[in-house]
Amino acid sequence: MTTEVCEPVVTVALDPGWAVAGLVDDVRRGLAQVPRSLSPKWLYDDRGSLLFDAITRLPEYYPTEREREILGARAGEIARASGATTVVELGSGTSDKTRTLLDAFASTGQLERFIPVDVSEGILRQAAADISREYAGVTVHAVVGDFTQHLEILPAEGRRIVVFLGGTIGNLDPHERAQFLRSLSATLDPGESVLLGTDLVKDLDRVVAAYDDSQGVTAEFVRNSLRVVNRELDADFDVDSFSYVPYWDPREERMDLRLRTEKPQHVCIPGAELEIDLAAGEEIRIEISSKFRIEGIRSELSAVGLDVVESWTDEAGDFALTLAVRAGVPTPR
Ligand code: SAH
Ligand code: AVI
Repeated sequence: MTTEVCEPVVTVALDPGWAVAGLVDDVRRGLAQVPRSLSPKWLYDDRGSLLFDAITRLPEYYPTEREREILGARAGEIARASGATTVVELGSGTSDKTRTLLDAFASTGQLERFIPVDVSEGILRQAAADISREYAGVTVHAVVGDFTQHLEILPAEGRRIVVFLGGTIGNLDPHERAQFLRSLSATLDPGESVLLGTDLVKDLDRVVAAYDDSQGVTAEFVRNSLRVVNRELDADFDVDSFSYVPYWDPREERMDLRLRTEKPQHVCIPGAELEIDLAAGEEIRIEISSKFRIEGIRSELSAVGLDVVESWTDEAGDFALTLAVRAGVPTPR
C-alpha cells in the first residue's frame, strides 16, 4: 500500500538578503536616535518563535486561550458567513489555534486552500508541512513574507478569508496599523472577508502580569531581539546587563515593552556601520501591544471599507474576534 504524501508549496517572497538589509535599515532608523526603538519583527528568529510559543502556555498569558475559546464557539458560524474557500493566515506562526477554524471550514466541504504567511521561515515550513499532512485534499501554499509589504503578491485563487489572530495587529503602531488595514482592504475583492483577533482593554493588573510573567519567559523573548542584532550584525550589546521593563501606557492603552541598560555601554554594530553610546538607565523600546475597544475596531475597519459582520468575545470579555467583509458588489467567480 502506498500513502500519498502532500508536500506544501513554499514561496519565499523575501529577498535572500532581506533579513540583514531590513535589520540594517531598522537599526539605523531606530537605534541611532533617541528615543531608541527596534521593530518587533526581529523578535522571531527560531529561538524567538520557540519563546513565543512558550509564552502562549504561561498561566499569566490569557490571550491565546481566550481566542481559542472564541474560535471553538464560533468557527462554524465564521465558515458559513464568509463562504470562503481559501484561508489566508497572516503572522501564522505554528497555526495551532487555526486548526479549529480549518476543521470548521473542512467539515462544510468548502476548504480548498490554506495560505499561511510569516517572516519566520523555520516555523512556517514546519507548520505548513504538518497541516498539509493533516488536511488531505487541501492545497497548502506557504509564503515566507512580511505582511506589511507583501499582501498584494499573496495567491488570490478562490474566495478568501484573511485571518490575523493572536492580537498581532496590536504590535503595529497606530500609523502602521492604519496603513496595514488600508492595504489589506485594497488586496481583497468585494465580498471577501477578514477575521481579526484583538486583545481588549481590561483590568490593568491582569494585562501587566501577562507581559511580566513570573518565570521570566517574556523578558527573555524581548531580550532575544538584541541577541538577533548581535548575531546578524556582529554587534556587541551586553544583553544580560539589560533589564526588562514592561510599562502600561494609559493614554495609548497599550503595553510598552522596553529593555533598560543597567550600566553605560558603548555598542559597536559593524553590520550597520553604527556605534552608539547608551547611558546607564537608557531604554530601548522593543514592542508595543495595543489593547482595543470593540467600537474602535469597528470604526478602524469601516474607515478602510471593511464592514463588520460581527464581533464575538470570550465569556470573560477579554479578547475579541471580529469578522468583516470587504464592501462593494462581489464579482461573480
Ligand atoms: N498567529 C499566532 C502567532 C502570533 S506571534 C498566534 O496567534 O499565536 C506573531 C507571529 O507574526 C510570529 O510568528 C511572527 O514571526 C509573525 N510576524 C511578526 N511580524 C511579521 C511581519 N511583519 N510579517 C509577517 N509575519 C510577521
Ligand atoms: C504576537 N503578539 C500578539 C504578542 C502580544 O501579546 O503582543 C507578542 C508578545 N510580546 C510579549 N508577549 C507576547
